[in-house]
Amino acid sequence: MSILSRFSAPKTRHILTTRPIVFASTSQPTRSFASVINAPQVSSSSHSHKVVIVGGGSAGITISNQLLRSGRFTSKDIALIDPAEWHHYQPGWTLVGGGLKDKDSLKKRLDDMVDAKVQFYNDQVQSFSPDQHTLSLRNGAQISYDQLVVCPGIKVDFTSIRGLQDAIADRHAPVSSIYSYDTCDKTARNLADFRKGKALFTHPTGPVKCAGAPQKIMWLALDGWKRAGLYKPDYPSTSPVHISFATGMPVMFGVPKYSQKLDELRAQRAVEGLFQHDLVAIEGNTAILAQADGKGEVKRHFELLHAVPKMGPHPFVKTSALANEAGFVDVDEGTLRHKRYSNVWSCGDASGLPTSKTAAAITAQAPVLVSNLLSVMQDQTPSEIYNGYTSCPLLTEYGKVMLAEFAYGGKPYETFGRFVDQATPRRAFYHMKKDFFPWVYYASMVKGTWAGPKGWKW
Ligand code: UQ1
Repeated sequence: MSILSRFSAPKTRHILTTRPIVFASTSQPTRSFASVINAPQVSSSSHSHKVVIVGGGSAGITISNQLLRSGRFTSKDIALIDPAEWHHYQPGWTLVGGGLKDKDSLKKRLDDMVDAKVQFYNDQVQSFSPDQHTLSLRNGAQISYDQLVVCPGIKVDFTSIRGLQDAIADRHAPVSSIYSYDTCDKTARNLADFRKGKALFTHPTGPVKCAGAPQKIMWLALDGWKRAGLYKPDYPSTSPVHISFATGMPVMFGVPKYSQKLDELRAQRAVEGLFQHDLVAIEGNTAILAQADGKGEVKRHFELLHAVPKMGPHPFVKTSALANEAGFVDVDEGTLRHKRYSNVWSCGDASGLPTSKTAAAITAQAPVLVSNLLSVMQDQTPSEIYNGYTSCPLLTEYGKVMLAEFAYGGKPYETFGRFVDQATPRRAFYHMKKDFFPWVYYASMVKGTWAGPKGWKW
């Protein structure tokens, strides 16, 4: 289906699915909106492994396979713990929201992704006892380890914005979010059905995974409405559609080089910027935004809302001895080793690493973590250093992506920077985002053979 026809389809067409939006408990890890299966009946028993990995997302699966490829482990030396039934390629949910992918094509059964040589505990961690080198599962089992890798991701909290959960669950409410499997396809329907009025896109204060996604979905929506003749950036006052971006941040993006370009695009495209405005509540068609520095709340009427919930560490991480003040795992920025527990490691969204939380970051973090962990197992000093590499392929319209890549301190660290200006949106980067990354992710990265910009390894 062409982009144009998708956005201008008559209201009476069949919508993609009539399945109601179902919310599971948000106290579950975000990947696990499904029920727990296969929890081994190991109550009050104890188990021991050389390496225990908490989390079966991008980081956990990649690390487990890189460890296996080192050839230093035999069957069941490595264990992986995760309560989820499905593993999702989450970077693809923006593409689902933009009508470019089917969400089911992005998921795989988690138990199919865990190698047969890895002991899989399809259960949730209850608590960590890092002084004893053990942890407990919800089913009561005790697991002990020589080395622990903590990468269970971040909790996307749909209850953090009053009224959001009900509005999203209401099939007729024009409120959606690409930040979960259950809701990302509602975004595609809402955008395609929209004809006129005020469209509001939000970005919360605080940590978020893929800090570019809240605006990527706005740029796709804008382009779709523009192609359908509903949005006229050159004549905003006569345009049936009006677009606002309300962000808790003072800027469009955390890295000045890309932020400047994105703000230029925002101004050119006549998108209203509401900076330091944090969505705190939804009442019917009214969004309530808290301004920074105690400047009070403002109310905004909308006919369409794309909301991004607040996110934070999972409670079992936050309340543990492993957490830093913010509740994320307190690891060294370079070695990814815990600052107080020398046999504990972390990377990805659950870690306190001061960089953006993306799957691309895992391509750089996993090899460093694995190499250092293997060194420590041989009584050597960790010598690999992570430079903070992360990336955000920013969709700026259908067919174009700005490939933001940067290291600690918001310093651009670009793979193709010698040849092209990566702040300029390009078609080649779009095909990387839409076609190449989803493919290389399942074909190589999670199998432990892809190191992002460093290419294929092992
Ligand atoms: C990447 O490796 C990757 O994982 C497969 C992504 O998908 C989430 C990315 O978005 C990016 C940017 C990378 C980095 C790789 C290159 C070649 C820039």
